[in-house]
Amino acid sequence: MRSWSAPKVPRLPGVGAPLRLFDTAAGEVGPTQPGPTAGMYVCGITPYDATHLGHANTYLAFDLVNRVWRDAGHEVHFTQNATDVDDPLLERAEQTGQDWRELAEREIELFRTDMEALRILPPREYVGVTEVVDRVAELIELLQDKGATYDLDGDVYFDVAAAPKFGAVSGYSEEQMLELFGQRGGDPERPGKKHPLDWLLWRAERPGEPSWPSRFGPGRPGWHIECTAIALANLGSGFDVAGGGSDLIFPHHECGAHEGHVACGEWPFAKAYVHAGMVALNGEKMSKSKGNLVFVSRLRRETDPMAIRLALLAHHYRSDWEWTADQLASAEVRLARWRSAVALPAGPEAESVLTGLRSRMADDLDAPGALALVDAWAERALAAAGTDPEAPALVRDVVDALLGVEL
Ligand code: 5CA
Ligand code: ZN
Repeated sequence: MRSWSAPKVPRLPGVGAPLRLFDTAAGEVGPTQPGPTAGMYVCGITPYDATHLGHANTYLAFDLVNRVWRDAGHEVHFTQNATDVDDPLLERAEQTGQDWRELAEREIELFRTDMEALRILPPREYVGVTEVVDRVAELIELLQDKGATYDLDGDVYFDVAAAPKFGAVSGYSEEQMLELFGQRGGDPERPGKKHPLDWLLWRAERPGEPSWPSRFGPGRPGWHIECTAIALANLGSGFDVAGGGSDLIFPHHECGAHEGHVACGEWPFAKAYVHAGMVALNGEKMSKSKGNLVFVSRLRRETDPMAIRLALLAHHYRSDWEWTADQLASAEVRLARWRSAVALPAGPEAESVLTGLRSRMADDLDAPGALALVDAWAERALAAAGTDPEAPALVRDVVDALLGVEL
């Protein structure tokens, strides 16, 4: 599918620091060690209600990864999917009497516009699952050839017993896994499964549901295998970062990692599993199923998208937090102060802003720490404490390149 258009990223003097990130599988912050080209797969939306602030927060986190890598001299190969056929999308289309394809297309288009407005760097490949069903089916065939699957009334399951490292991504106990599996699209109680955690790879056609032909008969892909297939096809096994919100740790990224492992015989499938925290509204995770959503497209009608970006950047990407309207008001004040400061004919020296932001962002994306450094510089600048005519332009470029905020 079409991706969205890229914002310009200014080149900064010198080279940025190597990025360290919290890897869920390792349970700690460690160095990312990409080659000349860093590979990143970020799970995309299920397009039936786009784009809420939780989505925006997650995609912003990985946009920061992208920017810090680029500043450190890497090319970034970034791939993203759109889950454009899945139960919740089909259910929503049915409830509202829409064609599921039209619903998906419309929400994906809105998502593109929102991402562009927020200055999120676009993926090199933006892939709808419906575009690659054949490829997904081929990967399931490969898993079948390796003896990792079984048939249940025409549906194909991954046999968790074939995944020797199961649990290595999430580190969760079997009890936690069982609970989350049921809550997040799994079917632990389906009779006839070999193990409650076995997951669906191919869902045989049900009356009234879309289907594609395959060696397993007509049907459609299960959820986890779609991302594994799209990541493998574009990035290969062993890419640098697999990302999404923390609600994807289990089962989605756990299952995907083992599909990749069994299919390719290589571990790990992704070198790091990186997760953004959850954004809540009124005490509950913002989610399409609960309907407690604040849409980026609505906020954009009221405010500058750069203020939305700044409001999100005020939280560390890994923390869970709750959205309140006053955060947008504070971000608007901050944006106005920064813009006034970089519009001055001179300012205090800004080399320390460049090195300070590089160091904060390379340290597991400490955006709040980065904002504090720019605040301090802007305060000095607005107090007329500087004489360097180059400083305002440098700060403008640093804030643009590393934080993605256009001043
Ligand atoms: N299509 C799948 C991934 S393959 C999916 O989870 N789609 S989604 O539309 O539900 O979510 C898209 C991305 O936004 C995921 O990375 C998810 O983890 C993240 N996300 C969803 N809700 C929130 C939230 N409240 N806060 C932060 N991130 C969220
Ligand atoms: Zn995914």
